[in-house]
Amino acid sequence: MTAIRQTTARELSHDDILGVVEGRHLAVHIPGFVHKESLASARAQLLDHPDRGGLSQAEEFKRIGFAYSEISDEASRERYHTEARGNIHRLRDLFAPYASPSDVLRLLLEETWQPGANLLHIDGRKAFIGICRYQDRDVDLNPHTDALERNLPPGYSAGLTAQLSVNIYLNIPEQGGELELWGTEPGEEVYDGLKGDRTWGIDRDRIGPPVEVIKPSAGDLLLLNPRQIHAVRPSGDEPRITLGHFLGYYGPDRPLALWS
Ligand SMILES: O=C(O)CCC(=O)C(=O)O
Ligand SMILES: [Fe+2]
Repeated sequence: MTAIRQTTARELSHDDILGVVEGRHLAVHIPGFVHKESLASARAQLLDHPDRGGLSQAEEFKRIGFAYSEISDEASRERYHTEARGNIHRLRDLFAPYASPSDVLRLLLEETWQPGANLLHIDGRKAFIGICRYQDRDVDLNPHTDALERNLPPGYSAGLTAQLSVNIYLNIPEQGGELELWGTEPGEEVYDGLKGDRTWGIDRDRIGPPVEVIKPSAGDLLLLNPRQIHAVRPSGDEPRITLGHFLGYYGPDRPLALWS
């Protein structure tokens, strides 16, 4: 199996991104993607932010913003798109006067990926990007996969060939909070079987050990393939805080589509 490719924002290449799609890299790691001053100022606000609310399907996961994966009916779909623009601004404001890391990521992908990168739009409506996720002490982000298709409008085909995920880490606990990667892509049917009766994720004892365990530092960026099984170990002390982004891939000569 492939290992983790470490690089810098300046050196990140089209081929690094393609390498994750094609399984040549398990992940791409950019240490120190966020400047220390920006990180410290955001962290001071985020640790006790009044806007952090429980994720619709799993209240133990807090977040600022509203995720596409929370769409379950027409009302939540409407809410997602109506709030998209305001939520982008809300996260941007949290980092002011520094550039928000999600904005920098959008520019970096535009500069790096040959055909560029745009916000995902569905039926002419734009997506939100840059969700801030909190994983509090002792909360286990069980092994799972992510797929845009689970939440699309009925009968709508986004036509993705692959999906990538970029996480930017804002706060990392001393104890725990490691990202675990299995490097296997089960596909929807097998995944549903592995899930069994659970509403979300796979019991750890139903799969073997991960092939790679990585503990990012605050300020780092990791690009991975979320259709492969992945998980995050519970934190033993402070909340683990990240900015989460998904990238839709349609082929090497097509722009990436971005959403959260
Ligand atoms: O927070 C992480 O390290 C991984 C989050 C995750 O589940 C994903 O990127 O799809
Ligand atoms: Fe995930």
